[in-house]
Amino acid sequence: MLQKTLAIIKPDAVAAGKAGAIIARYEKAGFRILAMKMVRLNQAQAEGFYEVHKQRPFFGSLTAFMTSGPCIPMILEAEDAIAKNRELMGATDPAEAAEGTLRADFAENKERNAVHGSDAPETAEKEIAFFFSPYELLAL
Ligand code: FUP
Repeated sequence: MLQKTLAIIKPDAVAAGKAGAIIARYEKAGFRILAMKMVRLNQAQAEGFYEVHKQRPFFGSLTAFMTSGPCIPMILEAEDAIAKNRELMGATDPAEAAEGTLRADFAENKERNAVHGSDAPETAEKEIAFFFSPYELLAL
């Protein structure tokens, strides 16, 4: 089933100049980039995006990291895009990520882990709407 997912190149990877290499990897893996922009989240926005992790001990540190510089959200489309992107990303902790995955190749550690990818159809829909307005989706 042709599906959309929300990916983010996180501030660590953007600051390290790895955005272009990561975008190339999405394209090489067969994703179509439907929308993309560079934004810098403020504290309230980062807290909103990661609301499910509000009670976790790493929440403050994670939201500080996500506001530390620009990130690049994008909408990726492919057959089974959500699962396909999770596979391309690798495990949350790069030490546990399979060889050849984005996190194995680009992440610094479990928090500064280079990329985000939606984990289910409901979160993909919610996360796409978080970053992209209906106006921006008209071109899809
Ligand atoms: P993932 O779906 O792989 O991005 O992982 P999670 O949804 O479990 O976590 C979301 C983000 O929280 C991770 F990308 C990084 C951060 N995190 C930590 O900083 N420490 C942890 O122990 C777990 C997650």
